[in-house]
Amino acid sequence: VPPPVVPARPRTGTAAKVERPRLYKVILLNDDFTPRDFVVRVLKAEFRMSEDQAHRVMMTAHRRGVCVVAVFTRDVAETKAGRATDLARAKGYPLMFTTEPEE
Ligand code: TYC
Repeated sequence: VPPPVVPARPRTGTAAKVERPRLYKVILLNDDFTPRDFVVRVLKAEFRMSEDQAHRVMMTAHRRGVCVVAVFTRDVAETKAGRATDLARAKGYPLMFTTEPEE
């Protein structure tokens, strides 16, 4: 007689859990040297903002010291912050974008 078919014990702890990736803020830092127009240009180019949005974000950083630009997955946030900072560096400006995880 064939051996009985014993069903495999369902595995635990390996169920396909789907979690949202943690999101990262891109933060614009104020400085005393970068021209306002240049900050607006970088925000429009790298973050696809309208003139209006870019101007508001620039002025918020100018007045308060920092402004959250947008949130992305970690990879995208770091790439965009790096590219935006590099655009400024190429023109000799100290403008800085950083990233930080959302709570
Ligand atoms: N503070 C700069 C100036 O007065 C303009 C500026 C705004 C720079 C926002 C950086 O994130 C910034 N020329």
